[in-house]
Amino acid sequence: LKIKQVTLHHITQRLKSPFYSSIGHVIDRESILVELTDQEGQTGWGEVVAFSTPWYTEETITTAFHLLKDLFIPLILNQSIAHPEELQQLFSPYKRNNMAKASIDGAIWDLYAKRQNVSLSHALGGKKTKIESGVVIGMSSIKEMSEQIRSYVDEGYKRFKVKISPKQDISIIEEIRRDFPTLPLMADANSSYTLADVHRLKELDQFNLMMIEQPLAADDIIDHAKLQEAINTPICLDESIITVDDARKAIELGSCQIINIKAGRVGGLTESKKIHDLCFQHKIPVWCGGMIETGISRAQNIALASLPNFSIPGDISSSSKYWEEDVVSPEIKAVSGVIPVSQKPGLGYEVKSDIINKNRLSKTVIKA
Ligand code: OSB
Ligand code: MG
Repeated sequence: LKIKQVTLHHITQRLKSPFYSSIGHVIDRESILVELTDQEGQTGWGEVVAFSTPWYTEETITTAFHLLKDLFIPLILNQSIAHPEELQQLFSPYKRNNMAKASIDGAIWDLYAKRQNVSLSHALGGKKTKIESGVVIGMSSIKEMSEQIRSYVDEGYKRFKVKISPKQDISIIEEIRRDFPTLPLMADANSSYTLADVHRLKELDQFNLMMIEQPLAADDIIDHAKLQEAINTPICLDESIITVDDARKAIELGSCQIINIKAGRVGGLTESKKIHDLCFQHKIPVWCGGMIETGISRAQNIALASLPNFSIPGDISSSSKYWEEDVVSPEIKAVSGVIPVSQKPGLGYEVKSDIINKNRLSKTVIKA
């Protein structure tokens, strides 16, 4: 396929309720939706999942816009691309900026699957026809968090994640365990601890957590290996895993027992698949992370999570958890904690231009 036109839709949407973690919060979610058009007028969609400020990774919506417009889009326009995996070679002169790269990677995979007349799930090698859905409880008072968990339990969600930090950890987990002794529960620390906190983290062992996600620094795998030696709760890495090589090293060192894969963080679906395959070989289960994203990225996540080693329910919840109106149709909805994997060509969802127009900040069209 040959890309003849790229449209960058810069939008912003107010979340239904603000999202809090130990390192940042989101009230208004800015996104760039990337629409690629090929020589036959077929379109593919991707999404930049970077945030407005660099609180989760170093990228922002503004840096991604610059890299897309000035470097990555000129690289792909008019290029003959036989398979999405070729993008890695095309992007190789430019370091990192994975969320910007992943937006194009996702759109090319969508386009490629449509051209092959297969679902994105099928194109990636996915076999599952439905995936299990987990949910994240934002930081708040213990009472509010417990109430939220109660209602998500009633909706049927299969895995529950709470955000923790040294300021709010043992107390909250203890309280939740009192109310929900057998809940499939995990905690995400977003790098809020250091090795000096090992005793505190060891105390969490008594609560039978499925895992603790990214307790230590985003750029570390050495201290995580030391911590994993000292605690029984399995460590899951999120921020620390940027490439398949990071995953190999972390597995070799014993820095984690589980990996969270986010296509945005690792530069796209091709790299996500490589990490998935490596983890499969090493019996390291993976799950699909979330970025408070629109239905475009959610649809991509569903397809990715249909691969066999995504054996733990991920952060793929109903669109209605965050959005009044999502940008795709049909609505993405977990029913009894399960989301069907679309078998339609490509992402398998229609993008709603009226919702994009309503939330639009700008539109940039770049032609070959
Ligand atoms: O650390 O997994 C994280 C959201 C934004 C940035 C980082 C993280 C998260 C989440 C997932 O926890 C939230 C979601 O999309 O449901
Ligand atoms: Mg995380």
